Amino acid sequence: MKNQIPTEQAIFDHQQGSEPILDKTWLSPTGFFGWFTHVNQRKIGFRFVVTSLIFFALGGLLALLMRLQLVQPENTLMGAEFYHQIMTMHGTTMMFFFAVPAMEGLGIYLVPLMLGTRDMSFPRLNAFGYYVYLIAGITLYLALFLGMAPDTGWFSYVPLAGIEFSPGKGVSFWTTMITFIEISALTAAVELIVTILKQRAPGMTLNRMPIFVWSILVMSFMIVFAMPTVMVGSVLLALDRTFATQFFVAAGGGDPLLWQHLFWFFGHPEVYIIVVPALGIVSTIISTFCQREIFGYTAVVLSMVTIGFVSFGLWVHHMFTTGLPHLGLSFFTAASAMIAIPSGVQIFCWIATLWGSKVRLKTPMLFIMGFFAVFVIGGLTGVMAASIPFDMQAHDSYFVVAHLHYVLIGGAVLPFFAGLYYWYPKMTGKMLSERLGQWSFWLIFVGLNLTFFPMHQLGLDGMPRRVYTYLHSMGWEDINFFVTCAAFLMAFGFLLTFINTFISPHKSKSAGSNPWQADTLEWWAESPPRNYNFRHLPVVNSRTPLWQKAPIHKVTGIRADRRETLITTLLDAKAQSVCIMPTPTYWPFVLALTVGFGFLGFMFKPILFVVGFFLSFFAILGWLWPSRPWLAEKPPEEGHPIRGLQ
Ligand code: HEM
Ligand SMILES: [Cu+2]
Repeated sequence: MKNQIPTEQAIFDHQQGSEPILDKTWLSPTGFFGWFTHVNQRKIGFRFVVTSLIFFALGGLLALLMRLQLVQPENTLMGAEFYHQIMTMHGTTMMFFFAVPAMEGLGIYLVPLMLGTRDMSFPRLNAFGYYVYLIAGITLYLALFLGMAPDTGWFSYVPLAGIEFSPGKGVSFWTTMITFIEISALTAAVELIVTILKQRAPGMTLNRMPIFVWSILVMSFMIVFAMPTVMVGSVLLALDRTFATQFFVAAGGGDPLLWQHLFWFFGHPEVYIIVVPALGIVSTIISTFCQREIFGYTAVVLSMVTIGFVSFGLWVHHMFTTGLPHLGLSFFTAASAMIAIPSGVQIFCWIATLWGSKVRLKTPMLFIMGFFAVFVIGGLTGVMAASIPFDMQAHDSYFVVAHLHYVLIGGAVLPFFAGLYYWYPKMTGKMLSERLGQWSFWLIFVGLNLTFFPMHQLGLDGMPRRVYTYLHSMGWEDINFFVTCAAFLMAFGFLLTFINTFISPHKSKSAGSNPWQADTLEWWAESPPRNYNFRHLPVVNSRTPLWQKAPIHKVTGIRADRRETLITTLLDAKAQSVCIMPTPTYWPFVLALTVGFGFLGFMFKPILFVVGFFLSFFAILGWLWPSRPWLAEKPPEEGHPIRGLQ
């Protein structure tokens, strides 16, 4: 076909190289205004990661403020109202604005690279998801600065969150922005699923897919099933508050427990939405630092899938003290204990991989070791709390605060930081300082145990959670003082990593494309990768493509003069067709603004929702406006542009 000619020249001529053409085709506009048009997966993924780290720092600062207030009994640093605002903002930030977007960001950045493809399946939707996330985060923090932040906790229980007890705007901000952030999570999940199922390099059958990609696939399906319930819940709550519907109001025939069901049907899987990708990171790093394939690939993958399923059957363990019938409760105890089985399978596979291998104890691996210790303690106190008689005592006490931080810091923060140290060279082309990294790890590890372990004791001594102060006579002051000091120690550890990411690009040597001698395809690309990821798309014939002796085969026939990538079949990853990717555009940003206007306007004047709706309609029109010259071209015959594998 005639329009194939430039490609053949571009792709086959290895002397001249196709880079200049590819560079031009995949160019992202520069400058301030160019920034708003980017759709490239690496750019968006990187933004997700950086933005989520900023929210982590903000959430951490709020935590330190809380700890300052609790450092001594009857402290007057702040009042109850402000404490409850920053407590709510801390929980909300860490769960919604740090942990989930951080994992999604890593997925968005890495999955296309690991699959050997050029971009995500819906790049514009990807950009839209990012702006929606950003708008939601900025709005909530603005509300905090204006003294209008929500103060009903990260699970916003009714009737406290109803209009009667929370007449201000705080909870409305919360319901609206939660809906917003879930939109963002859903867009990311949908793209990740389609990319993983349809854009794998030829030959990458499902059972050759890197374990990290599996973990992101499980996470994405969980998002698709879990997030809508909290969105429905928050919309119903917003309706209750704005239009006096009575979904959750007992006096009007509604049911406050319905809120708890809706929230926790999302809330429990949420924890695993964060933890499953972390498990993927753990498997990846262990395999690289032991220089061997993960033991029991199939078992590891199946246990992640099992965790995904089972985690939807546990939500009532958050509601043991609400007076539900006993038979039902025992079912949820059994299910909660059951989740230890697939988690245990993974731990045994990791031990088997580590067994007898020469482990290189670099910073990423240290964080993984930290994960083992901390996550196992969190898991054990989880099994304790899943037993009803124990939970009746420990419920709403600092024991639970200790437990949830062991799970979340062990299960998400430590693996995420391991991933940061591991993939930073890929993302920036520079290594992070190993010395600062090790200092950072030890401070965090020691700090977090000194902070959170004593909280178990505080809980057993009867200190309730979500209190802004306590009396002298309770005997809690020594532990609280100690915990606050330790929290600052841990915060200093995190600060060292932040400093490391800022100074290393200027100081350290260049990383090269594969500094850790890893096996997955992202290390085949340059560091940092070009906008098109790979000059040639790879063909895969094993689980560890970079550890094979034979050179990697390359796909030919993909045009360099427009944004093309290969689509493959769902199970066997056989080349199927070529997909043309969209170019940079402002519309996702505009649409995020109009949607934001509609949702925020609704809080002040419901009619503004309608205005936002119409504005969004025009933004969508602009987004979809056909400006693609190739649409006029004759479509290639079935499978034509793929000219076989070289
Ligand atoms: C940086 C170290 C951290 C410190 C010092 C810290 C400290 C605290 C404190 C003092 C509370 C309030 C307990 C209460 O009054 O009931 C709290 C609650 C909470 N934290 Fe953290 N935290 C940290 C990190 C994290 C992380 C990384 C996550 C999640 C990924 C997280 C998630 C939560 C949640 C969900 C709550 C419950 C909020 C609520 O009750 O509504 N925290 N934390
Ligand atoms: Cu749970």
